Amino acid sequence: MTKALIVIDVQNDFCPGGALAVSEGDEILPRVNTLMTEFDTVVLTQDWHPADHSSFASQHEGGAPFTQVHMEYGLQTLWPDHCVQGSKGAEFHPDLAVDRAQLIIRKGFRRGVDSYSAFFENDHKTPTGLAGYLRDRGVEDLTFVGLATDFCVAWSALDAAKLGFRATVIEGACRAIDLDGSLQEAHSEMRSAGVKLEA
Ligand code: VGL
Ligand code: ZN
Repeated sequence: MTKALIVIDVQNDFCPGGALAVSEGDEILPRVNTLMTEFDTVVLTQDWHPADHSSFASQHEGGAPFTQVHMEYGLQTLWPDHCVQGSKGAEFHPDLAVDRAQLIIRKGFRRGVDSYSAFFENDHKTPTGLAGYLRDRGVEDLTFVGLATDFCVAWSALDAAKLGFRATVIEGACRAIDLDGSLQEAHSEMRSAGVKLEA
């Protein structure tokens, strides 16, 4: 058993009607659910912020969603309040076949640092523990699907490649936020890092 499916942030707040809705985010569900039956190892990630999380524009005086601020660890995009711990918006989409998953990695739970990647917080240093889990289980080959292509999916796939895993993103089972060219940038970064992009 050497491959795993990593399902990124298929949560209510990233689907239409949610606080940080990704256009057509819910359309990936049938494909994601089918893929989940094709992998022995399935991991979900869940964006999981305290109500006063520092990535929320509401926590910055005069801060507007979708602008950037300098944090100690680098540039950080400000977002509308989303995926607050225990809220409806933080729950997985009700149609996601969550029973297939063996591990749920929650991320972004520290007030002062965001966490897009399933492997490291946005300081690029603090591990989530996922790499150790996968290595302990002999997993070498990772396939990524979910939301959003240009943020949490891309950052996860890039870290996976850096950590020495084989990484594939199935774009048809992802949707993007596409903020100021972020999707194009994510594509070129993933290509140069050796992440395989499939339709
Ligand atoms: C995400 C922005 C903020 C994502 C999470 O899942 O791509 N994007 N938090
Ligand atoms: Zn978030």
